[in-house]
Amino acid sequence: MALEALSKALTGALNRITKSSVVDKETIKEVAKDIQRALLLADVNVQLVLEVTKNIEKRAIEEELPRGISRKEHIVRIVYEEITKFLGETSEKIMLQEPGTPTILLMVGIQGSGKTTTTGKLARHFQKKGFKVGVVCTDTWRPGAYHQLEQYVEPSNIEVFGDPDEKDAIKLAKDGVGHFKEKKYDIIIVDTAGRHKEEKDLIDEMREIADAVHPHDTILVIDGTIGQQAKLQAEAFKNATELGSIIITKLDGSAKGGGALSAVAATGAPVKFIGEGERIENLEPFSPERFVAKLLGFGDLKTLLAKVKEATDEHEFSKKDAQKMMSGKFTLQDMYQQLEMLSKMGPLKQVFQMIPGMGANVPKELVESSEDNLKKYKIIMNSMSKKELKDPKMIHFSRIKRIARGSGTKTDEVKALLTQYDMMKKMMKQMNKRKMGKMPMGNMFKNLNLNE
Ligand SMILES: Nc1nc2c(ncn2[C@@H]2O[C@H](COP(=O)(O)OP(=O)(O)OP(=O)(O)O)[C@@H](O)[C@H]2O)c(=O)[nH]1
Ligand SMILES: [Mg+2]
Repeated sequence: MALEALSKALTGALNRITKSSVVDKETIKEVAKDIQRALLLADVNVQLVLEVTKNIEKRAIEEELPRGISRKEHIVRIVYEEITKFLGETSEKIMLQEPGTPTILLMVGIQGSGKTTTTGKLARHFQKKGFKVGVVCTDTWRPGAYHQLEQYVEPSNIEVFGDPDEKDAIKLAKDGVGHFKEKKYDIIIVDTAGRHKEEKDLIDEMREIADAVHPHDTILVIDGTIGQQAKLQAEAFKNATELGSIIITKLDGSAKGGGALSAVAATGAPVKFIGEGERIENLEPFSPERFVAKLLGFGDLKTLLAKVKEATDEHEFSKKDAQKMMSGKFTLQDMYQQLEMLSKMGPLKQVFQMIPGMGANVPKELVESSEDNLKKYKIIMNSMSKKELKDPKMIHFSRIKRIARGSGTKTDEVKALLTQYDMMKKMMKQMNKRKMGKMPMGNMFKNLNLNE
């Protein structure tokens, strides 16, 4: 596992909460201190550490506890969110060309960073996805470079192009790419020599080979054990290439890996994979969310996040609301709240259609008018008395006129609101008759994917 030491320290910090009988300000401050220490030990930039722990502390003290969530769960969630934030939040993939056009990937990086190993790992990764992948060795510098790559990928039956006797790296690169293009391979990965110790030399050579093979993506391999020093490489690289990916290696067992990851993320350069060991399978697509979840103990966190989501969903549409709505005993205010909530979930028409047994029964006027009218409803309802809001049946014509005048609307608009209320009430009663009322509304919504 990557960053084992950091993971242990972070889970240790969070366990402090389990052990304490009361979670008060003091405990939170202590937990924040523990986290601070853990991040500093992982070589995360001091400024960043202070910022993250300040946020955690502030949120843990000030934020309201969501319903059904314990104080500890709440704090774990905050830690998760704040650490994810400083690792870049989004996850990005290496872009492949359309089928039929081979994708050329160029691996660069300073000496010993893990280019050759990662070339093999990446080839294996894509091979497992069903692509035909070839690797090209252009390293004329390190003795035995070709054999190193060949031995590494041989068990996976990945073809290597190279020639230990050829001394021209540019020629090897061109020939290798040509060879695999001819064979109609999907992905061609070009490994390069790491003879440079400094960022500038590296960039110069990268340009030279890039000019020869026109890669679709240039991938910088950074050794994660250098900690926050990784920033310099990431920055130089980012300035030199418009597009480009980063892979950070050796995050297994490295105490400073957290520093490398966060420093690179801070430059805005996209980390697409991480290396977590010497074996060809030890490559993980990098997703900050999944990574931090693992760091904090994945199983627990997944359940927790689902629970938080459920609690918030329920908060918006409680069982009580649903029962009230279904029993037909709902007031104008209830209607307004329900419509407002439903409209937040997407176009009302679609929302209604997704409720089992409801779709075809929803009057067209109801769906179409609700969306535009929500704002107006609010204004009209502000001119009604509490009694009227509770029991709109008591609103007679003279009263309608007064409400319209008071709210600066037309009598027809007030009437439309009342008609809609009647329709909705009737509809709810009908649903209730069909025993739908037994099904809590909250549960119904849980199965809907409203983003589809
Ligand atoms: N533990 C661990 N070791 C790794 C990882 N990636 C690479 N290594 C090791 O790091 C060393 C250097 O890796 P290479 O792939 O040869 O590095 P390189 O960048 O090709 O080196 P040059 O071609 O000499 O510049 C090897 O011993 C690898 O086994 C990783 O993710 N974890
Ligand atoms: Mg190498």
